[in-house]
Formats: sequence, structure tokens, C-alpha cells
Amino acid sequence: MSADHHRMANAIRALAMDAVEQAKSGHPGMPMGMADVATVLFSRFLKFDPADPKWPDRDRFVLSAGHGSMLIYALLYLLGYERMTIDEIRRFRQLGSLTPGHPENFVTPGVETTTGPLGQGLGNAVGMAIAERHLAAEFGDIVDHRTYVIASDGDLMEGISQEAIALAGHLKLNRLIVLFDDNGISIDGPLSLADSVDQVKRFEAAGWAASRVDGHDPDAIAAAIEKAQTSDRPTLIACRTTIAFGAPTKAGSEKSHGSPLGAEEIAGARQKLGWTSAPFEIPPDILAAWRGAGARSKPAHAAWQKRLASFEATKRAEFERRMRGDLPGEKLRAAVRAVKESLASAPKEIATRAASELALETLIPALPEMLGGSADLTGSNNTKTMSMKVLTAADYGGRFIHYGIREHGMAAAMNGMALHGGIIPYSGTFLVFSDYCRPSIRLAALMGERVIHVMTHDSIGLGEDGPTHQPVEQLAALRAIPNLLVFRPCDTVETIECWQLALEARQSPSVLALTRQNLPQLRLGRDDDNRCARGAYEIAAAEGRAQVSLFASGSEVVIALAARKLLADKGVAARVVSVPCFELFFAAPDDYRESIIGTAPVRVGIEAAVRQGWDAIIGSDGLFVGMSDFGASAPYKDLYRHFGITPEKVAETALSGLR
Ligand SMILES: Cc1ncc(C[n+]2csc(CCOP(=O)(O)OP(=O)(O)O)c2C)c(N)n1
Ligand SMILES: [Mg+2]
Repeated sequence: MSADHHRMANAIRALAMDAVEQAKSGHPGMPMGMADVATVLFSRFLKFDPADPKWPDRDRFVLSAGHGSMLIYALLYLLGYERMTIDEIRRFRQLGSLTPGHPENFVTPGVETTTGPLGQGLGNAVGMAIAERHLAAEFGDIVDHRTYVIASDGDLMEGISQEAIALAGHLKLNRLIVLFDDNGISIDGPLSLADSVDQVKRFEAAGWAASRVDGHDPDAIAAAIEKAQTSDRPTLIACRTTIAFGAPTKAGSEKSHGSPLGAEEIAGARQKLGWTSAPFEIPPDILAAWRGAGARSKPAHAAWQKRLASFEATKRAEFERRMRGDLPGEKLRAAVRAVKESLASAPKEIATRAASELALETLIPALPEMLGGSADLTGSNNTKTMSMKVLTAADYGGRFIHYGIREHGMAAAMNGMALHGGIIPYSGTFLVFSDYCRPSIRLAALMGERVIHVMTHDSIGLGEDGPTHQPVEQLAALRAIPNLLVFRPCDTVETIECWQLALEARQSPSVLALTRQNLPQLRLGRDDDNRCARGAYEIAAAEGRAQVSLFASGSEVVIALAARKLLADKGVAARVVSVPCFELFFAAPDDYRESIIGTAPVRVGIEAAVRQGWDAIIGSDGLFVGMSDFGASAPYKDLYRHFGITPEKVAETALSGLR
């Protein structure tokens, strides 16, 4: 290998040391340890064009070990990503810089995903690799790239990694290549404190090709990547490295993981590495070599543009639409209209999970970007329509993924698909297991990615499976995540409306909380406008001046309507507001919100879940009928009676407020 390699890698090391030192915080060890691997990958293999960070056919690079963010920032600067200037490197970890503590894809061009919570990036990468194969099945050689990951010990120790690698191995995602920073060190010290897994054997057991290399030997690294590129399965390359390679006393020690090395140590490292440049200075010949590496894929990019230009016009337009993330607006509106019309002519008393399937029967043919799935609850989540083929290693063109019992891995993969572009992933599990998806849902919300989680069995209404399966705090917990839309439709009509809103929410993930139990259709469905769009609306007005406002979501709306009748019998006028989505309601114009909250002296919230969050609608002096403890195992009607979520109880509660 040329002397250039070592000096190029040292440029990464120097920038990492200097930026962390300047910020007085950060993680120099990982970038210094993985500088050789990254140099080989970016200067010889990775396909990308700094002039067009969003080139659809670029290789995806995921820095799963997000604490090593200076590695990617140094690379982006050295390779010539225009906005990543040396000033941005100097401003590492400062407010408003392009160089936040951990990589954020919505901040920094060239960063593919937001990482830091260990294991998530690897999970995203599996989704990206699925997206690539799926789109290639549809669009041919316009889609032809690889996904590379740098993962650390922490990434591989996290449980989510098992789900991710098992799924990738099963689907034979041979364009997925993981470079494992096998440095034997984590924060507490040597890995031997807490781990003795043989990662090569582990990955092999999951259907991967796996090997070990010296992570400071560029030729060995290159040979391993070359081999991986022709593998018939995903590849793990365990790169044996020394953390903080080059640091005189802290190399190989956990002390270099997450703190500045200090002036003396940096001076020693400069000497050891033969790096004589001042802080933040890169010798012109080295910068030129890096910029040359940045220009390496220009011919490939040009060839791709030519291929795209010669692509059949409608297919090309469709590909471009999909990658932009634009919906086929008219088709979506027509699909929603068709569903509503059929519901208007033949109202249905079905569970909202079944209503969701009904909606999907029309949405799936209309929106080819939708890619569904379930974590082994396909029949319960109703996420697979009759016509959907399964995505398998033999047929990546299928549009339904059997994720297996892997909620963590599923949710992370969905984020990766959305990030890849061209796909709107949706999937299913039970609402109570949203906790198993939560870390990925949170990241989807932070990143502003459109992923849709169908979460059924949304309350004690699921009945006999009992409290382990009955969500009570999950709705509140999900509503606490900023930028997440939590929908809880009350009938078939609201369900299609909520689906439409979730699909249209370009920069927000959504959860659709759906029932297991049947519900009557409360709305005729003839409305042209989407009544759920403002989050809450009056579904039944008071007869006369309202003394009571009843606010409910999902399966409790019908209970509120029955309570309204009981109150009317007692001469008390009540109105009912359906609240399918808190977040949209809170975002609605003030005057709309005020009119929906209304002026009735008594406000009652009804939801088969904990009260937390409802005060924003009913006020702290509002009354609430719901759950304050875990559920129980019994037929669901018995449970509603047992926990006092009934029309009688609601009416009684309202009356107590009037007294
Ligand atoms: C889910 C999660 N838990 C904990 C952390 C805090 N953390 C950051 S890095 C790290 C482990 C460091 O070891 P390793 O992954 O091997 O990285 P290295 O020190 O080798 O760079 C931990 C526990 C995290 N980022 N994410
Ligand atoms: Mg480590």
C-alpha cells in the first residue's frame, strides 16, 4: 500500500484529535482506530459523489457507532462535501454546526442516518439493504448499490443487533457489508469484563459470511471487502483494531473512548504518526489525494444518469416520484373516496384492525411505495392484503415482509427503508409491544421519517390475553414523543381517514392504534373532507346548549355516544367530540381548538388507558373515565364493566360534575 494510505488515514486521526480537543468533549478513540478501515472503504470502494449527496444510487454508509462521529465528519471534509468546511470541523459539537455530537442526517449532508443509540444504525442498514433489493426488483439496474456499516462492540452487544443480523441473513442481503471495529474495548474497559461472544461464529450462525482481518492492514482490509462484494450473503468483516491508534499512552485503553486526549498526548501522537501539520491543517498533497478519492465515482454517477435518461419515460417518472417521496396524490384521494363510498353504501360493524385491512385492500394497489409487514402477527394485525406477495430472498419484489418475532429489528429496518427512499414502510405488532419498537420510533420522529406502525389490540378490549397484553400507558408514552402522530380511530371511516393522514405526513412517523373488538360504524362516510385532519371534531352535537362535553378516542367514542343519550334522558344536553389524534388537534388553529373544547361547564375524557396527557384537552379540573392500573384477563365486555368504562359510568361521572 502506498505511503499515501497512511498519511490519508492520519489526516482523519489528526482531525478527530483536534476537533475533540477544541470542543473539550467527544470521542477520539474510535475514529483513530478505524481510520485505516475508513480510508480503504472511502478511497477504494464506496460509490458516492460529494457533489450530490442524495444521488439515489450511491452506496449507503452507516456509522452505527455514532459516538465516532468525527470519523464521518473528517471524511466528509476531506472528500470535498461542499458544506463540510474546516470551520464546521472546528465547530464540532457547537450549536448550529454541521458537526453535532452524534451524526444527524437531517443536519449534515452526507450523513445517511442518525446514530448514537447503539445497534440502531445496524438495524437501519438492514432496512436500507432490503429497500435496495426491493427497488432493484422493480426498477432494474437503476438501483444497484451496496450498504456499508461501521459497527462497534456496543452495536453488536445490543440485543437489537441479533434481530437485525438474523433478518439480514435470512433474506440473504448480500449487498450488506458490516465492518466491525473489533477493538476489544468499551467504556468500562476491556470487553472481557462483560462479553465473550465469538462474533464471527455468531454471524455465521445467522447466515452471514464472516472473517477477521487486521484493521490496520490496508491490503487485508481491501481484500476482505473485495471478497464481500461477490458474496452470496451479507458479510461481517471483524477488523481487529487498536482504539486511539497512534496515541502514545492511551492507545488500546478505554481512556480514549470518550474524552479529549489532552495536549501532551496529542503532541505525542503527532510525533508517533509523523504528523507535523498544525491543528486543523491538512497538507495540500494529502487533501488533494482525498479530493481525488471524492471524485472517484463521478464516471459511475454519469453512467447512472445516462441509464436513467434512457429509461422508459413513465418508469423514470415513477422512479423519480418515488425517490422524492411524493405521493400519487390523485390516486390516494381516489382510493380514500372509493373506500368511503363503499362504507356509505354498506356500513360495517368491524374492528378497526379489520377496517385497516379494508383500507389497505384499496391503498396497496394505488400506492406501490407501500411495503408492509408484521412481527409474526400477520393475521392479528391485518396488515397483509389478499393480493400481497411476500418479500423473500428468492423474490425481493414481494411487498409484505414476515419480520419474525423481532419488533426492535423491524422498527429499525423500517427507518432504514424510509431513509433509503422510494418506500413507505408500514408494519404491525400489538400496541403493548410498541415498547419494543420505541427506540426506533423515537429516532424516526427525530429524523422526520415517514414510517407507519399499525398497532392492534389497543386496550383491555383485547380481552382474555390479559394485562401482559393490554396496553394502558402506551398511548400516553407514544404521545409524549415529539413529532409522532398517534392515531386512534373510532370506526371504519375514521380508520381510512387516519391512514390517509399517516401517508400524507411526509415528515412524521405514525402509529395507528386499532382495536381487536368490533365497533359500529359511527359515520356514514359521505364526507369529502377528512374530518380527522384537525385531530378532533364534534361527532355529535348537543341538543340545545351543551352542559357536558364528552371527549373520547377509538373504541370509547361509541361509549360516549351512548352516555350522551343517557344524559339526554335525564334532561342534560351533552356533545361528543371524537379525538383520533392529539398531535393534530394541538397543531390546529386556536379558534378551531377553542370551538372544539367548547364552553360546557363539565368536560369528561374517556379512553381505556391512563389519564396522562388528557388534561391538555379536558383541563386539570376535567373528569376522566379510563384505566388507572393494569387490566385483567376476561372477556372484554366483562372487563369494560369491571373497570367501569361504560355509558352508565360516564353519565354518572358527568352528572357528578354538574352537581
Ligand atoms: C443504547 C446505548 N447504550 C449506551 C450508550 C452509551 N455508550 C456509548 S458508546 C458505548 C460503548 C463503547 O464501546 P464500543 O461500542 O466498543 O465503542 P468504542 O469504545 O470501542 O469506540 C456506550 C455504552 C449508547 N450510546 N447507546
Ligand atoms: Mg469497542
